[in-house]
Order: sequence, then structure tokens, then C-alpha cells
Amino acid sequence: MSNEEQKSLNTKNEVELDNEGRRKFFGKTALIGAGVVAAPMTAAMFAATAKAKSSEAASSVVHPGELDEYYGFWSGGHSGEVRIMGIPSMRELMRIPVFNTDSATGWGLTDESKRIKGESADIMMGDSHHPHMSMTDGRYNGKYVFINDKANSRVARIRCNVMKVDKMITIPNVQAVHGLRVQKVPQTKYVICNGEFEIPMNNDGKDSMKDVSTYRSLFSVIDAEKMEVAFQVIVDGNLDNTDADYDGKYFASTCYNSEMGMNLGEMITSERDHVVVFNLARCEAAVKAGKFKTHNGNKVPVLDGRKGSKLTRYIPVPKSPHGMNTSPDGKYFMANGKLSPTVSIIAIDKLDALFNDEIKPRDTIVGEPELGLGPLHTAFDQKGFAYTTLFLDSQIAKWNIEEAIQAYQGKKVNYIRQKLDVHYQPGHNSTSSGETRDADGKWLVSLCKFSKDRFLPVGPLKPENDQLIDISGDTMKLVHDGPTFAEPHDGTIIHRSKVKPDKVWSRDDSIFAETLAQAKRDGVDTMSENKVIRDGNKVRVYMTSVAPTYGMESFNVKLGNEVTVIVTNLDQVEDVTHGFCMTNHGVQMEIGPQATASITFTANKPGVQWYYCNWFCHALHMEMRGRMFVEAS
Ligand code: K7E
Ligand code: CUA
Repeated sequence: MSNEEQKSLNTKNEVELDNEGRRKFFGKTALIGAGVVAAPMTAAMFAATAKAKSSEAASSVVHPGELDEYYGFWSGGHSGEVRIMGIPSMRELMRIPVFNTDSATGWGLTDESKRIKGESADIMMGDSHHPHMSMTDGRYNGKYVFINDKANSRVARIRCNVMKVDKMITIPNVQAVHGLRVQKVPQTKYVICNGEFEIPMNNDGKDSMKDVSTYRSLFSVIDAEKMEVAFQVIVDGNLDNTDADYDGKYFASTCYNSEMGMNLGEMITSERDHVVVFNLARCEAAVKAGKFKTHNGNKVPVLDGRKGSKLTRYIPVPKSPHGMNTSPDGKYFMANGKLSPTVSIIAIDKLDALFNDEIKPRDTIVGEPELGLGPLHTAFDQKGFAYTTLFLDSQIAKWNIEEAIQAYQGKKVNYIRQKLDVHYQPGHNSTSSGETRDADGKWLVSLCKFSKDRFLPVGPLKPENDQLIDISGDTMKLVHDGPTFAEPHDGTIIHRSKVKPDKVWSRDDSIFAETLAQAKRDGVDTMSENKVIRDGNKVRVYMTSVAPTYGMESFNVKLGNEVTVIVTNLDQVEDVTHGFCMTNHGVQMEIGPQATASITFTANKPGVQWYYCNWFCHALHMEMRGRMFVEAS
């Protein structure tokens, strides 16, 4: 055995030990729970794993100057942002600040971003999990990407022509918006999202906050164009992840706390939790018929979808399921077991009968393949295979859906094709176009929560590891390790033909429309004029920018003035973005070509304060600056 081989074996052993440790940590739940036993790996599976390791696929190489075939939209987790990746190169192309505050672009600091954030403008952080693009007839339409903020119960919309957030709302009556998906068919009229944490229905602190019987979790249905909550549905238990069908009829969500437990032990007592299925037509009819209540002083219609309601059905599944994924042929909802080694396959074509009370909830389950320890999320190709992440086993299981269904009917088939080691502890995974009718079975990305030994050590906080896997052949092949900063929970892989971003801004973009309206009220033509408007203690400074100068070399204010600087970038050249930074005032922003951006601050330091352009725009970029004279009175 060579040194290298010995080393890799050692590493492997350490990793396995580590997995063992984790297994013990989760042991109470994973092992006592539902009599869970890991499916032993067959020799064929071992061989497949080994083969996948030894053959090097070169197909992920994107040469300098070449473009990727896919866009990836990655969430930034508790970094609060969304990232645009190039697939298969795994290059990070852009960051879209959403719930976080961004120094470079001024997101969270500019007047435009504060307006878009609205009532949550003072919240500077977020926890983004699930980025999903709007669809038409089950295919991406390139218009919007929606993303949740678990930390502050918000949902934001990114407009894909400029790749900036143009709307953000706080969802009322819920706490911790987690799972988020879009209606796929006929188009994304609705964005659906889950309230994860249970809270008193009227959460005003007046009733006993310890009376858990008053706690609820709500499913929220958002009008995608208006970005308003259309209605909400009260459920039994809590809600975790969600997805929509390909018929425009049903949404399904997992629940891991049907017990309504308030601590870990209580949350995992039952052998079974459930999947809630929502009947969209019945919900819309109930709203129309006025069969709802409102709560907490807002106008959102809240429907009662608890057990016994016509609006929902509860399908028992093994305890504490996590991911919810719809197969791209539109046939199945899949609930990933987490504490159970199984995935529960729900036949969508049986749901009509379930809602008509012709069959029992469990009759909709047509398969429950045993895949390994800690199944969290499942992705798909177009050939009938599913790819499930096994968190505890640090593997991805590739399995055949129809064979898993046959096995459930008692036939002796080995539906598992391969288990591929990933590094380590994968959460979500995603296949190219796999959440749409266009699933093409080319790429799979495994978003691994731990990287351990895969990269140069960078201190106690380590990167995560986004691994690219070639799934175009019979076996999965690992082709790339990609370190990422906290924390891509979920990613979607979208063919580049679906996304058509603009090269420069339109002058009438709604993102800065309100700023232009103010300019109009001030009688300023932002495209040509450089002007200071004094309005009591307020000073509005309008200036243009053309590389490498601002239209205004200096302006005067008085100490204590509230100053708004409005910059319009007259450059029409693609990629010539200017910045505006006022030294010593915590003021900085991006102004894209043909855009207008503004930022407001108090001039609280007397004397000469230089402002400068901080986006490198020209050979004379350093000279692109001017002075604010702050007169002490
Ligand atoms: Cu991390 Cu989709 Cu929020 Cu699973 S969720 S891992
Ligand atoms: Cu303008 Cu740098």
C-alpha cells in the first residue's frame, strides 16, 4: 500500500468514526425510534462506489472564456443572500444580497433597498433556505426567484432581468418561514411556504403563552405578482418542507412535530408524523365563500385546515420527515424520512380519491424504499431514477422509483443502484432542471454540511462542500469539490436558455421609480442636472456620473443636516458600474449603468469630507471623487 493509499484509508476511517459518533448522537432517535436498521451495502453497491471513485470524469471542465451551461441559484443560509453559480464549473458568478446587509452594493443601506424591505427595513440579517424560480407549465420561465427568510418570517422576490430583489414581505401569523416552493402549473400564480415554529394563534402576549393547545403552524399561499399573502391554512402539527404537483391541484408539506412537542424529546415521541396535502381549488373556494377568520389585526384570510377539514388530508409517514420533492413526471410526492431510513412515495393520482374519501390516507403510499441513514432530500433525472441524500451515512443513494414501488408490492428487486460517498453529511441535493418537466439527468450537486479534511485548514470554522456529480452515465461520478461559506441549504440548477438578464438598467425600472418621482417633485432632470435641493433640515444632492467623474465636484451642507445623495449613472457601457462612498459616514452604494440610486445619512462630522467612487470604473477611478463641506454653525 502506498503512502497515499494509506493516508486516504486513514482519512476514510476517521470519517467513518466520525459518522459513528454522529450516529450515536442521533442514536436515540435513529435507532430506538422506528426499529431503524441501515440497509447493508451489497457487493455490487460497493463495486459501483469504488468504480465511481476511480474513474475521472472530465466533463466539468469549463475552459477560460467559456460559459457554463447552467445557472445555479444557491441560498446563502444565515448569510442571508442568494448566490448565482455557474454549473458545471461551480464558479460563483454573483451574490444577490437579500436579507443581509451588503457593503459593496449598499443593499440595506440605500433608500431603494429600505423601501423594498418595507416594515423590516431595520432588520439587517436573515436566514435564506429555498430559492425557487417561477414557472410556466412546469418549466422555468426566467422571471423571478423567490426565497424565504426563516429568521424573520419573510419572503423576497428577485427579479431575474436585473438579479436584484424587487419585493419583500413579512408573513403575518407565523414564525420561521421555512419550506418554500412555487406553483408549477399552469404557472406560478402562487408561492407556497411553511410556518415551522408553533406559536399561539393570537400571539399578543395576553393569553397564557404556555398553553400549547393555542399554538398553531400555518401554511401560507402568496400571490406571486402582488407579493401579498392570498390566504393561510391552519394545520395540525408543524410544517417543514413543501412542494407542488404538476397538475395545479395539490400542495404537500412535511410535518416533523405532529406531537406539538416543545422540546426534542417530545417532538420525536410518535412513531409517525405526517404529510399534509392541500387542495388548492377547495381553499380558493373557501376564501371566496368567506369561510375564514382573521387574526392579529391583519386582513389575511386564515382557513382552518386541521384534521377533519375538507381542505386538507393527513397522510401518516414514518417519524420526523424532512424534504418534500415532486418527481418531474408529476406522478409522486416524496417525503424524506430523516429519522427513518425510508422515503415515502405518495401517488399523486390517488389524491382525488383521498379527498373524495374513497380511500384511506395510507392507501396513497405506493412505495417506502429503505435507502440508508438520514434521508433528507431527493432529486431526480428523466430516466426514472431518484437521488436521495443520506445525512448520517454521508452518501447519496441512487435508486429506481418503479422498482421501489414493485418492492413495496412484495416483489424481490434491488431498487438501489449505487451509493456514492460524499464529503460529508449532505443536506439538499439538486439535479439539472430536476425540479421541472425538463429534468435532463446531467448533473447532481450535493450540498454537504461538513468539509472536514477536504480543503486546506482555515481555522475552527470550516467551509461547507458543494460537490458536483456527473449523473449522465449508469454510475454517479464525483467530479468537483467546491468550498462554500455558510450555508447553501438548497440550490436550483437552471438551463442558461431560461435566463435572459439585461445588460444595463432601464431608466424606468420600478426599483428606483420612487426616487425618480421625488426628483420630479424637486424639478430635477436626473439625466442631465446636478443640483442641490434644500428642504428645511433636509438636503437632496442630485448628481450624475460618467467615468471617471461625478457631475458635482463639491457641495455644502450644515452640520446635522439630513443629506440624501442621489446619483444617476449616465454611462451606457455594459459593466461600467460606479459607486458612491461618503467617507466617515458608513455610506456606500452601487450605481449600475443607467441606474439611479440614493442613500440618506446625517452629516454629523464638520469639515471636509471626501466622497469617492469605489467600484473600479476607469484608469482614473482613483481621481473620481469630490468634497462635501460640512459647515459647523
Ligand atoms: Cu436545510 Cu431545505 Cu432549510 Cu433540508 S433545509 S438540509
Ligand atoms: Cu467610477 Cu470608479
